[in-house]
Amino acid sequence: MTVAYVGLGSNLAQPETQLRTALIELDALPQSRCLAHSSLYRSPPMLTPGQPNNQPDYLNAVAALDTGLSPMELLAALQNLENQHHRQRAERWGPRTLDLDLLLFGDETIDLPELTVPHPGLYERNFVLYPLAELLAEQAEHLLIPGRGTLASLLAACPRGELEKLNSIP
Ligand code: A4P
Ligand code: MG
Repeated sequence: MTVAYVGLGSNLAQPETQLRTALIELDALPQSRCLAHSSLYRSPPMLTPGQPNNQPDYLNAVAALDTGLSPMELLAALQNLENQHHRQRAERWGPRTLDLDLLLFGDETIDLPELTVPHPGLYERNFVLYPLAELLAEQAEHLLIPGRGTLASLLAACPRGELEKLNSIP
């Protein structure tokens, strides 16, 4: 079994419901159990060149999953869940009902055409780093992100900006 961290994001069709449902669905994946999840966080859409503007705010969270699936099996399961949430991949970075990113898979580094772990956006995204740090609490000081130093050091270099932590969900 490996502990994997999954980033959840939604900015369409009742994002809070999308994320709450997805957390239950993650726990129900084969050979997998959701160990814990962060609070929900709200933030304006990350500004990326070419990104469609006028998108609604995002809700994000991070979940820790104890899993017996391989990284590729887990990626396929996450994409399957995204599809169940009727995600349309019409435009890159476009608004989405549910985005599930595989952030970390134990201490593995994976560099395949379909799968990069740690997730390439992990290092600089406040809506990933802050929920991950909440989930890991004091372990953040020691957790080494392969090739990038400790989570605490990444967090120290990443402004919180407009990221807003919502009340924790049961
Ligand atoms: N892929 C490779 N590595 C991974 C991984 N570690 N986890 C491949 C998941 N997928 C991975 O993803 C494109 C391809 O990435 C997949 O086929 C998979 O094989 P996608 O989900 O189809 O496309 P996308 O999500 O539109 O693109 P991308 O680059 O994943 O978008 P991002 O970077 O996830 O950004 N602003 C806020 N505030 N909060 C957000 O959550 N999210 C985005 C999406 C933009 N702005 C945001 C947020
Ligand atoms: Mg994605």
